[in-house]
Formats: sequence, structure tokens, C-alpha cells
Amino acid sequence: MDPVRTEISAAGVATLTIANPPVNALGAAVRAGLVSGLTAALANADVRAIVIAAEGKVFVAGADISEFGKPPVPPSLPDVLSAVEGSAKPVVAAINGLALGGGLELALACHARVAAPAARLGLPEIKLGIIPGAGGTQRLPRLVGAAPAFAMMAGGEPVSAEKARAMGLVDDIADGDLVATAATQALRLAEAGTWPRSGAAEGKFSAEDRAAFETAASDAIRKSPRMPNVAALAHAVRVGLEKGLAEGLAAERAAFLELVKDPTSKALRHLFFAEREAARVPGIGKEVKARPVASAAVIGAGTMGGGIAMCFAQAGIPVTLIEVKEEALSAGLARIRSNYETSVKRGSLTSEKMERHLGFITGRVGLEAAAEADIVVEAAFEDMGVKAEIFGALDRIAKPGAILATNTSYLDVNAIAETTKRPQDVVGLHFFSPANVMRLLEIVRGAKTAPDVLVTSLDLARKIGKLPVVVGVCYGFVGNRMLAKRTQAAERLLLAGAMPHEVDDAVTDFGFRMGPFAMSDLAGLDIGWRARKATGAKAPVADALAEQGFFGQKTGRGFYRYPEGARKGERDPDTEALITRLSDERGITRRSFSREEIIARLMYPMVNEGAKILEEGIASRSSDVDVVWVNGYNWPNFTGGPMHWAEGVGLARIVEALDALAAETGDDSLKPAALLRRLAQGGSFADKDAA
Ligand code: T1G
Repeated sequence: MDPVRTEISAAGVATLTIANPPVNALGAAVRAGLVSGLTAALANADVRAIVIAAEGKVFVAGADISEFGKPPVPPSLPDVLSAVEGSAKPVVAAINGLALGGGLELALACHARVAAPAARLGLPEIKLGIIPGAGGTQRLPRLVGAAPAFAMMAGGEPVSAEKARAMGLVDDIADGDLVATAATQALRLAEAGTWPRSGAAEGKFSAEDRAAFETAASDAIRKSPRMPNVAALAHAVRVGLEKGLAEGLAAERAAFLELVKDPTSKALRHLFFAEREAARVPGIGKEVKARPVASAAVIGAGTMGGGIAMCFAQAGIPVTLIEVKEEALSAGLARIRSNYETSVKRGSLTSEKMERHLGFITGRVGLEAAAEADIVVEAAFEDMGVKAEIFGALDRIAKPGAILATNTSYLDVNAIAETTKRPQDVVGLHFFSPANVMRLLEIVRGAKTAPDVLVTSLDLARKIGKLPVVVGVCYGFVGNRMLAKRTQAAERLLLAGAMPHEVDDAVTDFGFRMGPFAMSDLAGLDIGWRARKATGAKAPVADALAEQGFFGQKTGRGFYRYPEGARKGERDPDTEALITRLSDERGITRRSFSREEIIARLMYPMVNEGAKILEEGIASRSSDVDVVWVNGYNWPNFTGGPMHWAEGVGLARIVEALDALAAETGDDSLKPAALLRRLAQGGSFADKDAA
């Protein structure tokens, strides 16, 4: 079916309606449909004006991202848009919803824009490592000014219809019938016999506007050293300001075509589709319906429990926060209120909204208060005995059909489920700290978790603004299991010759906000130390520090020293001397390591563990592993996540290095996974995902 249909009104308005669900992306067929619709309308003597409209909630979500990197299919979007802009009859865009990327560029090429009140307009290409490639860097500045346009493109966030009108981006907001309002506007232009072309709006740029643009541009470039597209965006806008539309369009297109091939954009596009793919569970079809979740209960009002309760409240789901003692409950409720007050002070939340969120949270003492909840999330102390006691009680208290979830970050969800007579209703919902901020949610599927419990958890994740990834049961699931390999490798690097700051500098240089040792000091060395003591695992340096009571920032000493409560650590000669002594005691000859070698020694074992996780089916796709690490552990998104990054490094090279590391350390767990070895001989994680 032609994705663009044309209807001609008695008044002589041809309405071209784009119908390409789910988001009316401007794929090849839509582009061809627009050109043939426009050509026919121009040739039709009864047609005096043209409206471009779209079906559904979205106007147009942009070019079809899935076409990038493939051989181009004419007509190109720039060609379509110059045909629209150059039209001999006025063309008005009827913007019914989101107009993003190429969708806004299409509207910009029209001679006027009418928006529905709920419409939002933006150029988010910056988030995909590219720049607008169909005139946005030229037509938007000419319509709203260079500095406001640059701010919109460098930020990538859409603006509301109201804001767009105030900026001069849209001409009108339709209270009634949108297409009718656009048609009236189009006929008015036809009547006038002349109509504005945003591309032609030369001379809009005052000296102040240019200066403001230049300031914003240098600021944005300084703040995003890893994103080559930010400088390319500034350059394209500048060429247009200085040399006019034609040269500006040429500079834009050249930069766009270069950036689409850039590994950064490939990585960000990989993540775009990976995030959406993660919400699909192989073997569970659309016929499985979610259970209703109109109320929730959270067991434990600690940092995690409080954050989880805030997620439900912010989604408008009434939540009962439950504690065993009144003091713990009051402390938990007070922490939630102070978190919201901080946001209000920062201006990221209004006090009305704060009160509304708080209105959805009720504090109670005693598990009985969970009796009516559709879902109960346990966020109590990470101890199997405590979990078993709580789930045993919930088994008696919770209503039939309630979902019983645990927020454990590494304990055996199957064992927890078996403490109840309804293991099919038990699932892991592993939130990341701070739970009301971090987007990632590891949904841990137990051996007996019912399909509709999974579907309900996925649905709920979207409702509370989380990015769900379904994982299987193993120690540490996907994220923490791979993190343990990095932590082990980091310890080995210290004993082999590196110092904490060298390892952390290599990791921040790679793109993480914080290195492993600064992160341990922030989280507290005592947490890992107690967990290791429980499992018998060893981390010589961290254990030696913890045994002396040095737990990091909270004790002023750890891998670094924190004078007077400083948040950023300083090199600590005592810790460095301790590390050297521990090497000597093990007869290790210390040596120096380059940043590349440090990254290889830290990240290759993680990739290897990721491959084992795929072999065991703990994760369904390598792209799921990437989504977990980018959204839960701050892996730099411009590399696409550990598995995508590994493809870029070369799996054969990683296999060779892992074989050497396993021989050097005598640690068989570093021997390459069979899957990794196989793919190193030919194939890729992406192929495996697609299989
Ligand atoms: N191209 C191809 N597929 C797209 C798409 C796009 N632009 N946008 C969405 N999809 C698919 C998506 O993969 C999913 O597929 C389904 O649509 C629903 O999306 C020349 C070069 C619009 C806010 O960056 O931000 O224009 O998983 O699950 O939560 O200058 O999609 O169902 O198979 O996200 O309601 C610029 C990208 C492109 C916007 C809707 N545009 N899209 O969110 O649904 S570059 C963007 C979004 C460009 C020009 C340049 C969101 C959304 P599936 P969804 P949603």
C-alpha cells in the first residue's frame, strides 16, 4: 500500500497524508510517495494549495534510521525537500504530533507550519552521532535565529507547540481540526500569490545572534570532546551564516554523509535499536497479556526501597512503603521528601509536582500492609535468610495473582521463589542506584516465572520510565557478573605494577565517568569486602585496606586519600606503598602498563564473561549486554557497549590476548569462551543476535 495518499477537497486543497506506522519514518517509499503526490498536485489544475499531514500520534519521527549505511535509494530526502520548498503552489505542514529530525526538516521546507496543541518539534540527530542532513542546519536558523536553532540542534530535545510558536517555528496552533486549519492557511497563501521560503530568509542574523551562536558552539564543542558531530554541526551552521544557503546545505550534507559512516554514530544507532529490541522476549508473543498493576508495595525503606517507591509515585501508581520499625519508616520517608526537595531547589521539579508524588506514597509498619498490592517489591538487606523470611510471609499475606519481586542484585532468585508456594509469581526486578534516577532495570526471569509476570514487568518498566532488559538467574546476573571480572582484573593490575590513578585515568580516558578504584571508594570498600568474605573470594589490596578500616570516602582513606571530606581523592603514598609491598610478598616484578594495555586487561575479561552469559542464555542478545552496561554501569555510549566495542577491536585479537592472560595468570576463567573463539574465526555477535 502507498504510504502517502492524496485527497483533494472541493476548495482545491490536496492533502498528502503520510501513513507509515509506527512512526511515519521517511523511508524510500514515503519519499517516493511524497514526490509523486506533489507532482500530481502541481499538475492538477483544480489544486490551488497543498497540505502535508500524517496519520497516527506521530507526525514524522525522521529519516528511516534503519536505512543508514545501506546503498541510498532515490529520491534523497534533500531532493524531496527542495521540491517541496520550490513548489509552485503553497505547501503547509499539519503537524499532529512529534516532528523529529527529517520530519521537522520536511515541515521546515513547507511554506507554513500549523501544529496541534500536543505537537512537539525537535532535531535529535545529535543523539545519533550525526547532524540534521536535510536542511535543518540551514532552514531552522533562518526561521528562529542562529543561536536558538543551534541550542535546539545541540541539545536534541523537542520543544512544545507553544514554545515553537513563540520562537517563530510554527505559524499557528490549531484548536479545532488541524488539517482544516492548515488548509485554510494554505489557501490564504495561494490567495496572496506569494509564500515565504524558510531557506530564503537571509539577513535574519544580527551581530548579537551570531555572537551568541559562536559562544554556544564553542561551549558545546568543549563539553563533548568525544562527539565529532558537535563541531560538524557548528561548522555547517557557520558556513550557512557566512556563505549562504546553497553552500550551507552542501557543507551540511558532506558532514552528514561522513558522520553516518563514523564509528560513534554506528555505536549510537546500535544502541537505539538495541534498547528497543531488549523489550522483546524470545518465545513470548503478543498474545500474553500483562496483569493489571494499579497499586504497589515496597518492602524496606532504605536507599533502594525509597528510590523504587519514588518510581511508582512518579508514574502515578499508589505505593505503600513498608518497614518493620517506625524509626526506619520515618527515616525512609524523610529521605524521599529531602530527595524531592533537592530537585525542587534545583528547579528540576515543581513543589506542586513534589506534593503530588508524595501523595502517592503511604508509609506502613508490618508486612500485612502489602495484602492488597498488585505488585510487591522487596528491597531489604542482601541476605538469603532475610529474603526467605520476607517471601515466606508474603506468600501468606499477598493476594492471589500479586507479583512478588525481589530487588536483589546477585542472590539466587530461584531459591527465593522456592520459599513460596507460588514461584510462578516471583521475578527479580534489579534496580540500579539511585533507583529513581538510573534508567536500567534488569528483569530477572526465574526458572518458574510465568510469561505474563514477565510481560507485566516489561510493561511496568515502561510505565515507570525504565529501560528493561530480561536476564536469567546466575550470580550477579549480567551487569554485576561482568563487573566482578573487571574488579578482579583491576586488582591484578595493581599487583603487577600499576597504581590506582593509572588504572582510573585509563578508564576515564576510555570514556567512563569514574574509574574502578574511585568508584570502590565512593561505594565503600566494606560492601565488597563483606561479600567476598561470604563467598571466600579474595582481593588482596582491597581486603588489606578494609581490614585496616579504610573503606574509602566515608573513612577519608581507601585507594585514595580524601582530606577533610573531599569528594575527589588524592594519591595516597601509604596505599601505594602497601600495593608495592603486596607485590613483593608475592614475588612479583612490577612493571608499567600503557593505557591501551590497561583497557585490554580490564575489558577483554568482561567481554569474555559476556560471551559466556550468551552461551548460557542468561542474556538473549549481545545487544542486551550492551544496553545493561551503557544504562546501568556508565559504559561510554559512543562505543556502543562492551560487545559492540569488542567487534570493533576484533574478536580474534581479544581471543589471542585472553589466551595470553590465562597463561600468565593461571586463571582458566580467562580462557576464551567457546562462542568467542568461534566468532573470532568468522561471524559476529550481531549475526548471532539476528540468528
Ligand atoms: N527510523 C526507523 N525506525 C524508527 C525510527 C526512525 N527514525 N523511530 C522509531 N523507529 C521504530 C523503533 O525502532 C520501533 O521499532 C518503533 O519505531 C517504535 O519506536 C535526515 C538523518 C519517535 C520518540 O532520532 O526517538 O531524521 O522496535 O519504540 O517509545 O536529518 O522512536 O517497534 O520494531 O521508540 O513511542 C531522527 C527516533 C532520525 C527519532 C517514539 N529521529 N525515534 O518513541 O516508540 S535521523 C530520531 C524516537 C534524521 C535527518 C536525519 C522514538 C519516538 P520496533 P519506539 P516510542
